[in-house]
Amino acid sequence: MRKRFDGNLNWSEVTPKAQWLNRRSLLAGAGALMVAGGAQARIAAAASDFSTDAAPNTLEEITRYNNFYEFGTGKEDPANNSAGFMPDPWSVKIDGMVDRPGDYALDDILGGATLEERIYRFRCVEAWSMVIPWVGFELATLLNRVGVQPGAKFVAFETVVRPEQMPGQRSRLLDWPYREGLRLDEAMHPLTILATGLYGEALPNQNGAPIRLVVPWKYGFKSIKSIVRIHLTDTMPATTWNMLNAREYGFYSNVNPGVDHPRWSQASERRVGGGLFAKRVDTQMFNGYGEHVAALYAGQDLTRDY
Ligand SMILES: Nc1nc2c(c(=O)[nH]1)N[C@H]1C(S)=C(S)[C@@H](COP(=O)(O)O)O[C@H]1N2
Ligand SMILES: [Mo]
Repeated sequence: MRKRFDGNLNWSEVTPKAQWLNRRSLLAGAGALMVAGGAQARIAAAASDFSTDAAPNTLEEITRYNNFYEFGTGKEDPANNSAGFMPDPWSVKIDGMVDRPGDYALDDILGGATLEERIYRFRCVEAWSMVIPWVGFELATLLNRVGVQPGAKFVAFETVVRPEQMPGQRSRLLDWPYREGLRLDEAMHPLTILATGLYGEALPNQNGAPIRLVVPWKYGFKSIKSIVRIHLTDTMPATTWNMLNAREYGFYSNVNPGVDHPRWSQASERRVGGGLFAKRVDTQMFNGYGEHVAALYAGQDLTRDY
């Protein structure tokens, strides 16, 4: 069992910060992380080969600068308004074109998956970016276990609806539940993960506890939080931001500095934590993961399929 996120935790005592600084030290430190003791311990696997060696953002930055409209639209709202959210117990309905549909308890999902520590560069459409050391496993692992049927072409995701615990859902700001989707080949790609933790501990509520998607080559809004349903389908699913404004937000939403958002350039980004006067850096195509994912879009016009 992973420790519940506790805002008062002294994280340096739980997970030596140096262990997270880069992939090589993560690999070297994997054994040491296992001795945290008793029920609090969790197994630290090696970092993913896809991990960046860039230093991660601080826990403070990762947990106090969020987008999670279910808790409000301000960047600090999720941190301030999510303490009453209950991520435990949790189950995920997996249905549609799968061999073994059902309501799966989170513990059963995690029991069978290979958890792997990963450090991913993560970027948002608002033109800010962070490096977050996720704990997660490949979505493909789960999809293979439930058995995707031959005709399935897309995966649709939904966030939980709990207005009593999620104050943002008491207004009609978005058409709840928050929805996202991936094409099946995107969903099966090893860079697409379900994250259940960060910095070696359970996911904080504001980051999408207890389980959320991370798709590092796409804009941040694709990485849907607090998932309760995964639906396999043969038709392109409706997605929240596309439903709200189809001209501004397409289904694919690949990070693409060459395609501007109608209201702002997407050619550069500001790394959160770089300070007020930090230089903006050029955004890379597919957030720098092009060598791994560009082939998924061979023959597609990405200015049309944005
Ligand atoms: N359910 C849900 N998921 C969501 C959002 C949201 O408002 N609701 N915001 C998205 C956006 S716009 C971003 S940038 C990322 C932010 O993730 P983080 O706060 O963990 O960095 O979550 C995404 N997932
Ligand atoms: Mo975002």
